[in-house]
Amino acid sequence: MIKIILGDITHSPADVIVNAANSALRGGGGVDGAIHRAAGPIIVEECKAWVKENGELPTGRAMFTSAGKLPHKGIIHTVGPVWEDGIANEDQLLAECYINALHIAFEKGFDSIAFPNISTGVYGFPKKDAADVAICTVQNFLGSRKEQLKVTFVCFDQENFDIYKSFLGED
Ligand code: AR6
Repeated sequence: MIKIILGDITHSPADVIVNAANSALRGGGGVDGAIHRAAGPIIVEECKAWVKENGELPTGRAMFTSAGKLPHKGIIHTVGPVWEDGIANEDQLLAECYINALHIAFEKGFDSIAFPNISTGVYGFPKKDAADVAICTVQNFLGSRKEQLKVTFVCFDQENFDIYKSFLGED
């Protein structure tokens, strides 16, 4: 099941929320900043320990931490591609963010997951193209699994919300 809402992902009631992080996993602005502020410093410590052991998180990959002070069952951090005019495999890398995050959610047996609009802020991915990749990837992935997972796309800005609504035929 796919839902779209307009709002702040830290307020989403999903089991697990996804963070649009950077490879160093040190926090940042945008949704990354909002999640780190709400979850507290324990998340930075978990991320630091993970990077020490595994190295930086490559673009398109995902890793899991606790949710710190947030009420969720965890946070999945993924690194979206920086938009480089479509010449750097950005579509594929963005699709991998969604796929790898969904894999973790299934592996951990969660019932619901909330995604932000990965890469559409500082990383500059055109919003319509990113929504197309996000929706198609999630629909294909859910269609290939027997287990149910509720997926919410949390749009923070009206433009993304309108794009998602029109793609999902909800207007
Ligand atoms: N809840 C949901 N979505 C949000 C929130 C929020 N609280 N705040 C912003 N957004 P961005 P990126 C939306 O820039 O483009 C960070 O500094 C925002 O409107 O957060 O993947 C990281 O550390 C936009 O649609 O992430 C990286 O360095 C979407 O989240 C870099 O930015 C993504 O915007 C990652 O860039």
